[in-house]
Amino acid sequence: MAFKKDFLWGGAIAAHQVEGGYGKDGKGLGVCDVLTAGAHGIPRRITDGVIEGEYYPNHEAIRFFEYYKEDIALFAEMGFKCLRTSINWPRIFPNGDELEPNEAGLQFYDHLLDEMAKYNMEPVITLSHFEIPYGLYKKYNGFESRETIDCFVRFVKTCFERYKDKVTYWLTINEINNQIATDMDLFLLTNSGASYKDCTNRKQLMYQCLHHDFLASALAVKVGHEINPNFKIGCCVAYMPIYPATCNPDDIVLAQKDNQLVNYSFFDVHCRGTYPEYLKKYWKENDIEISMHPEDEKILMDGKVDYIGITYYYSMVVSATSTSDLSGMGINDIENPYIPMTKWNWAIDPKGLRYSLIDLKDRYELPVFIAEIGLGAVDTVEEDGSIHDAYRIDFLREHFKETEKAIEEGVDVLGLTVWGCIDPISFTTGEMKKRYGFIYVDRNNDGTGSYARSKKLSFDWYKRVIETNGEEL
Ligand code: BGP
Repeated sequence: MAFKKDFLWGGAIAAHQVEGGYGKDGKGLGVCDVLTAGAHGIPRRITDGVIEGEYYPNHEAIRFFEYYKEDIALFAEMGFKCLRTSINWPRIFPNGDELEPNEAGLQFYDHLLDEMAKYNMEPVITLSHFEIPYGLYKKYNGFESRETIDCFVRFVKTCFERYKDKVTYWLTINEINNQIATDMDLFLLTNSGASYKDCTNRKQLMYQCLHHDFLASALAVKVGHEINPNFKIGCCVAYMPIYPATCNPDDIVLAQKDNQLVNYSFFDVHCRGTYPEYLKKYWKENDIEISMHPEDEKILMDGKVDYIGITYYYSMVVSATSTSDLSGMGINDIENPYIPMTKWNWAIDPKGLRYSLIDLKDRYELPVFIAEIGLGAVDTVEEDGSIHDAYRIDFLREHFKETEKAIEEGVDVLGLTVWGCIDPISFTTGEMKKRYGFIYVDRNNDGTGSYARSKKLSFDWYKRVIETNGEEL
């Protein structure tokens, strides 16, 4: 059997996409609290504060703040070995720059973690999953400023000290590489809590923020290990393998270059503790000058991660003869004619997951945790209330099989958490109808609905997968 005995099967959610609990117990605003609802092709707007009359889907999300006991009981019924969620930073430091934490916010996570412990569910905790306090965005333009690093370190130290006996697995910054798509304002906001405002060299600003994100992540690793040497602290990169369109060497070198920029540079800094030469060269060619302090090199080197966290949704294809840019990353990407797409145009590529896992092992020789994998789809509730999401089962089955093959080739996969194990609010679109869960939440795009939970067909299937440790897929 490929999956090891203690393989961490589970699900993943993020505080801002499920909790709701807006303003409860002193919670401050996070950057996603000022995002309106969008749809496929309609971007979410970032408003200047919370404006009356606008609709903000994350304020209520799916009311996990109230329902968490019931939801965790359902996860336990599926046999989850672990649950990945995040700590909502402004629940603990409402504006981000306070010196003392909000006790009521800390207590919420005490209760949540205790509830998981009741079922022997290992928590996997993300420290920053698009929940940067809005106060830091306003005051410092987020991670453009080094002050935000200090605030982050204070936040993580508080969490590490408080939960040091309850949590072993941590992830620092979720999908830190989303912001590589510099023409999208959303990603700089959610990764770095910053705005491009009227900046003329967007890449310059993004890489400056990113440098501070890397420092924040490295400091978190260091501080965490000081507080509890048994902590396992990982990074989180959205791995999007990039294939050459043909065997034309021009396509091959383009794909190599784009892989460096979109994927490898992020893993390189997190895992090797230093900036790769190809990135420094890229900065020079693009008039990017990063302001660094003399101690920064050492901080990065001292804060290398214990394991690699990846999220995996799709692969991409690039062509040297194309001028298209489907991803908005400026990488000449085109559609892959060999694989199908989801309704939201995300390429469905299970083999790409195997490829990615083996590639990562070859580069870094570190354990990998698949922090997100999942299918966003429209689910139909039948008259009798049942939901036949066989397409989700097929999708996951194929990805699990490829994971198994990668393990057989020697990749140390610690576990995997299926994204949105209970239907969350979609991050990129703010919709509810883009559903991921094994558990359906009766809530519509506009927030109406009973919020009742019900099991989809995939619920029992995943339960069986976990029961048999992946033998029955
Ligand atoms: C990742 C995020 C998640 C999640 C997922 C699916 O980028 O880490 O927060 O939402 O993608 O994306 P979406 O919700 O836009 O379908």
